Amino acid sequence: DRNARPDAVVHKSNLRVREYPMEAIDVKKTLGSGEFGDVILVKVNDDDSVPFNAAAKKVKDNASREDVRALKRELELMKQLPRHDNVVELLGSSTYNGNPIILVEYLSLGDLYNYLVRKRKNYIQKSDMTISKEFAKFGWQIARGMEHISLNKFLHRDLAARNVLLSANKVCKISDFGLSRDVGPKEMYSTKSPGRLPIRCMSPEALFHNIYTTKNDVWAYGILLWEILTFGATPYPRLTTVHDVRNHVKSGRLMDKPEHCDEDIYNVMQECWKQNAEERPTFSKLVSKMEVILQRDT
Ligand code: ACK
Repeated sequence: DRNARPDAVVHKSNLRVREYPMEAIDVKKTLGSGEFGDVILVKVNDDDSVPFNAAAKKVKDNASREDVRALKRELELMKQLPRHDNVVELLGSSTYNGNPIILVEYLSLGDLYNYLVRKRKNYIQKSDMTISKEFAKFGWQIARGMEHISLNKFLHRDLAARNVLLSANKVCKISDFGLSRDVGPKEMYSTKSPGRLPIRCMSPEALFHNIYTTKNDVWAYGILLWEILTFGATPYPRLTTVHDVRNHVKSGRLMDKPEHCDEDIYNVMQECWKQNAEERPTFSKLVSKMEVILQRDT
């Protein structure tokens, strides 16, 4: 259900992304509401362009200045990243009461986490082969999006099934750059305040030394594969506290192979979870590994 969009919005460089006046934006319905912001389905009706649907991301009404800053930063980062099929596309921006609004493409199947949970029953009735094929394809698409992000010297820092969106034709697109940083030539980002970080997706060096490189995203990619193969289970399902998760990761123990997961995909997860970050594959390597698995099944 790709929506017709005017040429003006199909930009080569996102840096020229358009700012729409609020009058041009019709609210259709709320798509979701998180701790820090809301996502709303809107129709953009601008005089110069064919109307198009978009998902509008805004801060909550009671947002702190910190939340506003984070969303502004997310917009600036999205502008700098060239477009890619497996990354959610920036369509424009707007401003409401001085707060930024990010307009991105509307992806009708919503996020991958909710999709997996919704489809859990159907999946279990299908043959294991069907399961592994669809899942390997998701894994391949996500690896491609992350390859693009990492080659452009960005970190995601919050890669998880809830931050991947699915188009109507089931193409995975990486979303939510709220925590990403342009790492620049040093390719490393260090912080003293982990803040809102997703403990269950974090590598040992991020958890214990606040060190973020693309290899932390690779670790999270392994966790994301695990989420997919468990139809959206919570990583480290038996561990209930942050303390327990930290200790588990510290001890060097990994997660077991999910029931519906084949050896090849589990091998990929294990490579992403090497203690030594340098030994983890690059996203380019992960793309080819997933490609081999996809071809094996055809
Ligand atoms: O599974 P969902 O419907 O898909 O629930 C979440 C919710 O908003 C909070 O993130 C949905 N959502 C976020 N961005 C988009 C988008 N670009 N297109 C469609 N739905 C979206 C997401």
